[in-house]
Amino acid sequence: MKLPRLLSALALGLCAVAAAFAKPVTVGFAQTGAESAWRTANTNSLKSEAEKRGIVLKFADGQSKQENQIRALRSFIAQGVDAIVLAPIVTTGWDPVLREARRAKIPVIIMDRKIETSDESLYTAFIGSDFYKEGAMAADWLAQNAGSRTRIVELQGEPGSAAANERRRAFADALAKHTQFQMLDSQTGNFRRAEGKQVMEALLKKHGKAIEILYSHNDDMALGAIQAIEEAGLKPGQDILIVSIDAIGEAVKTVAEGRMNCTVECNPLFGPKVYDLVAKILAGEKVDKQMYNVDALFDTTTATAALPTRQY
Ligand code: GZL
Repeated sequence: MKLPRLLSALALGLCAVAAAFAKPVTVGFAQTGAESAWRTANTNSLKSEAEKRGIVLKFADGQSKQENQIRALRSFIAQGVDAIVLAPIVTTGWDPVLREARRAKIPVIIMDRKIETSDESLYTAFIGSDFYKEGAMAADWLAQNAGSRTRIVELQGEPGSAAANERRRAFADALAKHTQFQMLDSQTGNFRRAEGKQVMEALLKKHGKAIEILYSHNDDMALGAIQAIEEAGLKPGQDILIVSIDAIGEAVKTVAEGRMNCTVECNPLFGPKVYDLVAKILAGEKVDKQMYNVDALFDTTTATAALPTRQY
């Protein structure tokens, strides 16, 4: 073998060895908690995709408390991770710890729920769904399909979360246009199934048959409410129209059965997109500041056909 070819073979071999021993990318992921089936699917997506890509994922379950998430971010900074992914449980209170991440030159991706900050440069990119659009889609579906029903109760998500704030704001804005509707009551079920059931039991006791429509900020609460509606001897999807958000598999199936009427998709499978983003950021490539998923809607005309391909 001639010398130049020998040298290039040697160089290639060294690159291969170097690549094999290159330090794997380490990502710190501060999750909100495990409040819903959506959240579980989101966590599983980040974990399974990291494994597939050989990324070292340091996972912190915030157990639905912002202080736990902030503590996790500080730990990731101390460990010197390559990048941080934060699913912020609430919108405010993040600036101090994000400044610490910036001082440590660790890029932060805000995933799923947005934050309110005095300095947008404190995070590199946001990737998630447009919650306002989801609330508007739910309200528009109702305006087209509610018929003579007008009296609504609302189950809100976690107080202070971008998802609850935006889904509530969008729906209220829509009701200002569709003035035939009346909001009887609106309470939080914290995105949780058990609380959705408890709150719906109380609403049924308070308002009885005056309730014609339920608007739920997520499917877990809607499914809990459906249990309460059936235990009260009423038919969900018929006596009370049910419009929800997330489109988890169980909800799409419930829509196909006619016990829920509509669920707006909010895809939780962020793993591939998030790690593509991390790779670009670490390679010094420019990335979009805001990236949004495209959300579909499932009602009784589309749910059955969609079931076989649902991925969460
Ligand atoms: C939405 C996400 C919400 C889901 C809930 O992107 O933040 O939190 O709608 C989840 O199911 O708990």
